[in-house]
Amino acid sequence: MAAAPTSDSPPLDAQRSEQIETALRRWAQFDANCPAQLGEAIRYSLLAPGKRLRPHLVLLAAEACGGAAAVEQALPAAVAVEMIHAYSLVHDDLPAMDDDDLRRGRPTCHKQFDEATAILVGDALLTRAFEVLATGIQPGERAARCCALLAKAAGPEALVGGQADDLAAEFRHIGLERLQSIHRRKTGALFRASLELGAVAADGSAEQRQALVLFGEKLGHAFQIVDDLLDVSGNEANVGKRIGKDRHRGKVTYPSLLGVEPSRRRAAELIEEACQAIDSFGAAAQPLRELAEFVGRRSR
Ligand code: GRG
Repeated sequence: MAAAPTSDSPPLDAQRSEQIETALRRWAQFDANCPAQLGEAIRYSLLAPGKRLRPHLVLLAAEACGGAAAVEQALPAAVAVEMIHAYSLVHDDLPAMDDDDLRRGRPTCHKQFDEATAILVGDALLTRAFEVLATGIQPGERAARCCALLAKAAGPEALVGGQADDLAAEFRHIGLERLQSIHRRKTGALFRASLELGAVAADGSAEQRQALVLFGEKLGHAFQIVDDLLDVSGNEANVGKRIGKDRHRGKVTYPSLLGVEPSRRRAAELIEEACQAIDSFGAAAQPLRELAEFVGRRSR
């Protein structure tokens, strides 16, 4: 069941949320060759109550390009991107990385199970994501394009590289340009890919795809600034949810470089620019604009 909406909830269609949860549950079933405990740990991490921003972005981008009919076509891409996101969280929480005890309000995967299982859960989610795309997106040529673009976003030039540089930057001073480069790869690439996946799955035009990619880049950037601001404010909703016991150790953030108010202003500007990037879609992109505005004001 999708979580009941609260004033703090993203402006997401409940039926769409249910569609995403059902698809996630379906793709998180495995045959008897998957050890029972591994399957349980995969479902524990993937089906934990996250915001599902990325899968919603995939489906809203598809809808903006191809209407309601395109949403069903893009559903495997929504599942795949959430799998990559969940894998990255499981691995990021490991003692060798951020060493977190809690994630999404529950013990992290390695705390609930063990470290080896958490590593394997990440491996399984990463590979399953590409199985979902390769077998779920039609026709095959579109599936191949989706696989290629998600691989790029999740690989060493984006998510993995951003994470490596982020870890290397601990206890070091870095400037704004370096910080932005890290976040463009570590956080932004998956936002960008979500929008592009939706456009490709729906067979959107090159112009539609470019506009959505720009929206995704601006939104991903704003998301990261807001994430840093939430860490500074130590919002109650985040305590014991996202913030690791050691999350602040020697890390440069937007507010530490720019100050809190300038960071807030920059996030607001980016949300505005994101919305402008999709002007040409008119009313078809209104749900995307509303989601962008939520990202700008979110408190969890
Ligand atoms: C291990 C290759 C690898 C990468 C890890 C995702 C990540 C990279 C690190 C997580 C650290 C972190 C909290 C980064 C800030 C941005 C971020 C990804 C926040 C979590 O995303 P939400 O808020 O999470 O969408 P939910 O739980 O709602 O899905």
